[in-house]
Amino acid sequence: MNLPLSDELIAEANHRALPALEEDYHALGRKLARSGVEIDTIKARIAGFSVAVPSWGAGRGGTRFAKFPISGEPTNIHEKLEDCAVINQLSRATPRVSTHFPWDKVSDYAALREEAASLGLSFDAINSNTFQDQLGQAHSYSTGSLSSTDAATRAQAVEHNIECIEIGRQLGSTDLTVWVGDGTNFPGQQDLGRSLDRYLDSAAEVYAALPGDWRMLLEHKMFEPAFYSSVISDWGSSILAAQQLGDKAKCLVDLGHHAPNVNIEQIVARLHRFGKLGGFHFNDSKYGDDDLDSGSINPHQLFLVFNELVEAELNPRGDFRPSYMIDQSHNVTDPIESMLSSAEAIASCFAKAILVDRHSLHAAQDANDTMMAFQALRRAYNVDVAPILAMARFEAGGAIDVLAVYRESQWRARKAQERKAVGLGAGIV
Ligand code: LRH
Ligand code: MN
Repeated sequence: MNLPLSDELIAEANHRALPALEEDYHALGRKLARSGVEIDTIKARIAGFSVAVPSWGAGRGGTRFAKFPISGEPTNIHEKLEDCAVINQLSRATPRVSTHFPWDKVSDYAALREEAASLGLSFDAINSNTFQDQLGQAHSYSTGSLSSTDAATRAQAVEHNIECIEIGRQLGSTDLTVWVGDGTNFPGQQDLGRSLDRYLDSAAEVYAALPGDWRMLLEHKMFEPAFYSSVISDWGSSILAAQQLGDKAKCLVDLGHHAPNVNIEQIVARLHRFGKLGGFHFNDSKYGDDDLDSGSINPHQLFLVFNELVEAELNPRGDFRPSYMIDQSHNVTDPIESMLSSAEAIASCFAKAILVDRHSLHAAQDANDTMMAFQALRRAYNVDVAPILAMARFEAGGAIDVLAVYRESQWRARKAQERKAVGLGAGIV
C-alpha cells in the first residue's frame, strides 16, 4: 500500500500527543468504570466503526450562486481518491468511498479499484445521476427522469442506472443509491399519482437488473430542485416504493432532506421497524438541504439518530446493515478538514449512543419515569468521548490530532503545486 502521508510525520506528532491522551483516557476509564462500563470495550466498538466519504465531497462545493474553488483541490477521481486516502490515513474511520456517475467516469474500473486498494480504500454505494443533462444526451431530464411523461426519457434513465450497476460490479460495490430530482414547481404541472406510477414502473426495471447480493437505496427529499412537489418527497413515499419493489429495495435517510424540526430519529425507528432501513447520508442543516458538516449545527439530533441505531442493532429486523455515508458540500472549508471533523462528529455520536445505560433507560421508560429516562440519554450525551476515539485511531495507526497533523503535512499547499486550477462555476460540484 502506498499511503499519501509519511508514517514518520504521524508517528512524531503522536509521540508528542500520546502522554496527554493516555492521561485523559485512563481518567475517563476510571470515571466510566464507576458506572460499570469497561472503556476498552467501547474503544473496540469504535475501532470497528466506519463511515464512507463522498467522492463529490473531496472538492469544493457551491450553491446556485457560486462556487469558490481552492488551489490544490482535486480535479478528477484519481486526485479525489488521494484526498480520501489522506482522510482515512489520519482518521482510520473512512476506508470506503461512495462514487457518483458520470462525475467519476473513467475508462478502466478494474484499474480504479486497484488504485483505490493501493491507497487503502474500497468503494461503497454507487450514486446514479438523472438530475443533470450530460453533453450529447439524447433526452433531457428537465421534465423528470424515472417519472418523466416521455417513455424514451424514462428508458434512458433506467439505462443509466443499469450502467451504474455494471460499473459498481467492477468496483466491488453492492449498493445503488437512487435519488431523483423529479417533481414540479406548479400545482397541476403533473398528476401527483401518475408521476409516482411512472417512477415505480421505471424503478422496477432498475430493480430487476440488481445482482443477487445488491440493494437499491431509495433516497427521499422534500424539495429542491423541485419546489412544489417531489416524486419521492418523504419517508412514506420511499418506504411504500421500497415495499412495492421488493426485499432488495431499502430506504436511505439523508439528514438534510426533511422539513425543519422533523423528528428524523423517529423516521429511522420506523424504517427499521419494517426492515427497510438501508443507509444514511450524514450532514447537517439549519434551513434547507444545506449539506453542512455533520454535527456542526445539531449534534444532539445526530446522537438521537445513533441512539435509535443502537436500539435497532439490539432488535434486528431483517438484515440490519445500514450503510453509513457522508454527503456534504464543502463551500467554505478545506474539504479534507471538513470530512475529518465530520467523521469525528459521527463516530463520537455513535460512541455516546453505545454509552447509554439501556437497562436504566428501559426501566425508566416502563415506569414512565420521564426525567430518569431522559437523564439516561443525557448522561451518555454529556460524556466527552474524544479520548476513546483518539486512542482507537492511534492504535489503528492514525493521528491522535487529525487536523494538526493534516496541517503539518502541508498536503493542500503541495497539491496546489501539482494540480491544475479548478475553474470558477456554480452548483454542487
Ligand atoms: C441530493 C443528494 C443526493 C446526491 C446529491 C449529490 O440532494 O443528497 O444524495 O446525489 O445530493
Ligand atoms: Mn444525499
